[in-house]
Amino acid sequence: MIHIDEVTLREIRLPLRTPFRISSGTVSHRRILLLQLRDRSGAVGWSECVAAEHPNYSPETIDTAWLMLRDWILPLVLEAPLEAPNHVHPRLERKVRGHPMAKAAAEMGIWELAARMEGVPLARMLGGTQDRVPVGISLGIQDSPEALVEVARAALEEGYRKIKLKIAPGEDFDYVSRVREALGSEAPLMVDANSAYSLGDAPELARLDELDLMMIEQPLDRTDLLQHARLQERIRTPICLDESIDCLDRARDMLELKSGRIVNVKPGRVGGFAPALAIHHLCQKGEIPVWCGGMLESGIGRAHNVALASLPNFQLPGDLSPSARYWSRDIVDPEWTMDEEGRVQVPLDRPGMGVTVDEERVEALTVRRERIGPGG
Ligand code: OSB
Ligand code: MG
Repeated sequence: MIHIDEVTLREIRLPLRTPFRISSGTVSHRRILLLQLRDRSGAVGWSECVAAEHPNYSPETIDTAWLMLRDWILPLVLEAPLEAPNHVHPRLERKVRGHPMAKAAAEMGIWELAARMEGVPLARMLGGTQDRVPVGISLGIQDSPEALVEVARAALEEGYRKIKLKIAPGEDFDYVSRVREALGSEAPLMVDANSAYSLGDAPELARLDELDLMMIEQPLDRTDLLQHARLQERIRTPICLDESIDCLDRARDMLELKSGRIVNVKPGRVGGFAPALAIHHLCQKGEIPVWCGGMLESGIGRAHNVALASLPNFQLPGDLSPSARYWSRDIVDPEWTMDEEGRVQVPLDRPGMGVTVDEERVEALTVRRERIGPGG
């Protein structure tokens, strides 16, 4: 039994080493919502909410997530003991519509806590089978094609197994074709549009077919599953959905409608580990490869992502870059690293998420805090 008796919400601010630009906006420092959950036995679990400051990727923001957690989600978690971590998701779904990122933060923290209480690594508790996971890098939109070629070349030399280039209308074919020319036909390239196009852009998107990309991620709006299916009929490059898949049912719809051929699974976007596992299993059955995306997480969110990415159908490299790619210093010990073959090691030698939170540093970075206990 899990009896959560206290949860501390914290906002920390962490500057990115380099600003990150996607089609809908730029982020230069992250406002990160962390959860520290305490069981009656004294055991503690940590998690991170992936919601960003601006509602340009998803409708949720760090501020909506804070409100939903405090007023609606955590009261449900505190209200009665839980038999197992996979009971959290259905309990939240019964009473709260939407807000998958806020729900995921609570849910994933309880999995982490449960793994620590049972003395098993989180990856094992989730059913992970891989002890190393190949890593990809996500490169923001650069000021010129030349600048993009330089960062992409450096990424390939560092050993990254997948190089994702962010694109937007007008900053697409010219940029990506220059990278393809410079890095050669073997370089594992893909693009991510973050919903910047419409079906009318199909002719421009079809031009990308000649660049032999592993996939194009989320070209159209998050709600356009049908239009993604129409687009997939007109382009050869596999479509991968990210923003569109915010719960298990949308993954089912995608498979049924053939809205794409690959899924980017971010547990923090789909409502937590239980729905992420269900999406993983569904895609495995449907022979749809999945990979683990990222949301510029701190080392806590990354720990949760790495644990999930150790499952067998995570066949493609995940956006699981090492700590040093994002931060001058991460908030966990040890920091996340990548080996020469472009892989991250799954921590299987420690219970829970496998890294220790640098609580002193978290304390120093905290700009806002709220303690939620039984009765509010
Ligand atoms: O679309 O995958 C995305 C970052 C913020 C918001 C959306 C996305 C991203 C990334 C970064 O691509 C991946 C990473 O964490 O390295
Ligand atoms: Mg994406």
